[in-house]
Amino acid sequence: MSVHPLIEKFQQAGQGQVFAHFHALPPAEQERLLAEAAEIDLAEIDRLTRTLLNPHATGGDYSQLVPAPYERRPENGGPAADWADAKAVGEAALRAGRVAAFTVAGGQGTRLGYDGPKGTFPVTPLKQKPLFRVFAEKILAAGRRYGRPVHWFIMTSHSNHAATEAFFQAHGHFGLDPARVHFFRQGRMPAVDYSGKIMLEQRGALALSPDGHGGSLRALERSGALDLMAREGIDTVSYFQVDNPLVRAIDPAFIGWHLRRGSEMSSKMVPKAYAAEKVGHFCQQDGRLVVVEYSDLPMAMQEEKDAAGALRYIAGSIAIHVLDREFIRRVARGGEGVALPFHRADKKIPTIDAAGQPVKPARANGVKFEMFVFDALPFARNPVVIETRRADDFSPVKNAEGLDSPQTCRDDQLRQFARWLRANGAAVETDATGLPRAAIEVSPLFGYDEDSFADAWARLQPKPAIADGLYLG
Ligand code: UD2
Repeated sequence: MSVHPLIEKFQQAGQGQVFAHFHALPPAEQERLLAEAAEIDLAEIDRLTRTLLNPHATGGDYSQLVPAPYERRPENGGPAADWADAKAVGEAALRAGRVAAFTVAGGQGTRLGYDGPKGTFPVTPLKQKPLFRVFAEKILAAGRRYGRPVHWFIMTSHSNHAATEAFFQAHGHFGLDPARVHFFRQGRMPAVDYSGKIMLEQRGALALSPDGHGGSLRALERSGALDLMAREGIDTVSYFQVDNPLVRAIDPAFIGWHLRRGSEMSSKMVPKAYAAEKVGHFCQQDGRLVVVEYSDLPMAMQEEKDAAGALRYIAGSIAIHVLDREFIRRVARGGEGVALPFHRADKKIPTIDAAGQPVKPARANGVKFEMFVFDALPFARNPVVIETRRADDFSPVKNAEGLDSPQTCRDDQLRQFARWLRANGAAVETDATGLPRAAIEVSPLFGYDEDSFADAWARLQPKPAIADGLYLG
């Protein structure tokens, strides 16, 4: 009996174990396994296992690393006139319909222990709106404010794509025009064991997982999203993560800084709250902007102080970027030394034993490969990093309890609503951290940032009393 050419290719690459149970599988499962195997770039896997699995590989060389410069906010000594101009430039781009929103929502959300696409997780204090609804309403409101509805691109993974689309369908796309909400799947990579062998999750299925948020650039290109943007006159993409409801999904000042500088990719930073905070660090290496993850930057460097006693590597990355459409295309297509590297993540990977029986490992038993979107920064022309206020842009839901949990996120939303109200003259009782005593909620459709809130509040007659249950919608 002749061997299927794909199986032969795997055998020649030393990956024949993928088909160890092939002949015992029903035809439909054989087909599926062959289809999954056809997705695999064996040369890429070989290269990754030789480099990333190499026990003699050394950590990064950080001897030439310096902190990256960034644009300070006006209240911290930054140039107020430039910030005002940036905002005007960003608003003009929004009025011209040049900007799309982009959410990466392909992650597995394991830390939160929530079953379902993370974007469906309820987050707001009173109405328990899910993350997707919060973003949808911000995007809808920004479209109304600038007179041009904003397209929204959402990257899913194979495992949550159908559930994500169904959720939007079931909720009428939260008032957005479905023709302007675009879903597409990210790519997948197989897991390998510590000897570099591609792992099976079942006898007829590879252990595949999403290729990281860096896979979003390839996926935007492959899915046709970039072509769609080009047809719609969109050249600027506002990128944010699905776990952060505080994000200024559409931020004119940020968009404006990016455009004024002729930047291909721009990022927001917050000053790190403490040395060991788990965020990436904006740095420069050989004159290029890079992000070095907290897990990679030696702790001694994370703790270094400058002459004034502030952290030297202060610029924390909160995963909010603006990208130029054609820059995305260039990185997605690769070539000319432009390629996102893969990173290794050691994981407990459900698999099967030699007899084909399921194994639930207690310890990490293999490696997943992921790309990170910030690795595109070194390839970008004129990248710019701007400072943002944490309280107005960043409060992710990552863990079930403690830091970055539903509780901390809820409190940060409440504090933001209280700040907006107070800034416009309302009497709001709070504790010393700014947390209001009353549970209140502001819909993004009422106000989604300080400007839109101030306008809506000024129009509101009569002004409501600030009391438990107040919802401004
Ligand atoms: C990320 C950053 C960290 C900091 C932090 C802020 C990395 C490696 N670290 O940490 O520096 O900025 O965010 O919150 O990025 N996703 C996909 N597909 C994937 C993997 C992830 O769409 O294959 C999405 C995921 O749905 C989420 C986002 O990417 O929206 C972040 O993923 P994460 O939770 O793995 O990132 P985290 O918390 O390790």
